[in-house]
Amino acid sequence: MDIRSTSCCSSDSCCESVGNPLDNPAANPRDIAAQAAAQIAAATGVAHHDIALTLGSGWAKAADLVGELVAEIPATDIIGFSKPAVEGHVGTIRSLRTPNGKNVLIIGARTHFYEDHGVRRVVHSVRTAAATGAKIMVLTNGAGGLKETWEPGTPVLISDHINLTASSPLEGATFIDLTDLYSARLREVARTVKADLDEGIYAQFRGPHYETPAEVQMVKHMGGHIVGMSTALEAIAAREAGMEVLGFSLITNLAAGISPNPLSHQEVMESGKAAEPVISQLLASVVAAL
Ligand code: 8IG
Repeated sequence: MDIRSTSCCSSDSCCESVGNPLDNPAANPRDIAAQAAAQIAAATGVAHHDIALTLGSGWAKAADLVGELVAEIPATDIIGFSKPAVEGHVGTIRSLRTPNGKNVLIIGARTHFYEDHGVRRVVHSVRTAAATGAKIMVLTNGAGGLKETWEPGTPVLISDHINLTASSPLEGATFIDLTDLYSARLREVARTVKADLDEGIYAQFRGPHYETPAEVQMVKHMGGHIVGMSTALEAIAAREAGMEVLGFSLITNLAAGISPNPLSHQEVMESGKAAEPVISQLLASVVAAL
């Protein structure tokens, strides 16, 4: 039997040298997600998760109040997960237990579409979350905002998306309805925690460059309000897997050309940092209410 289809290992050079099983076109990504879920169950001692939460940029510490840490493992110990794009930053997978007894899978390792590892790797964490039993997928990201009233550091709900990647995680003639992809029910639950949470339509670009001002105007004319480089493809995979999706963007900067100032990575980092206590409390309260 081909070792790539059965196991990964904990040294980070190993996954690289044997390749990622998702890259084998003959492999079924759902089978690999099922293996990953079994490995997570074995490594955490938690057989079943109820909710999964992907931490995007700016949200790294936002899950710390969600519950008590049960276990934490490097994502690269789990089959199908990719080495992090940023060297020296190992993404982790955590299992937390909320005060009301729910098991929450925290995915701190996101593979972006712009890394060019293919869309299967981009959505593997979502498929794995579904295979652990999670029925609700909470996707978070850092993003640019088109509404001038959104100060950097404002968290907003994602109400819908425009997928500008020209890709899909669905393979073959798989027709999936995306009406209400970002669950209206879950957005209402979020608003029971913070009534004035604004919402917007998220446009996923490939990146990794930021948009030109003309591209931001294009999104505005299309009806979009948020620009980013993740989430839409993951949300589609979550829906395919039968999960309910809740999406949050942390607006860390105004999109290019909306503000007269150029985008500054420094500013993005600073506004993300400043928002940490607010979004941590928000996320913990929302997850408790789910
Ligand atoms: I943070 O302005 C963050 N991520 N595409 N555009 C895109 N992604 C982003 C942006 C932005 N800010």
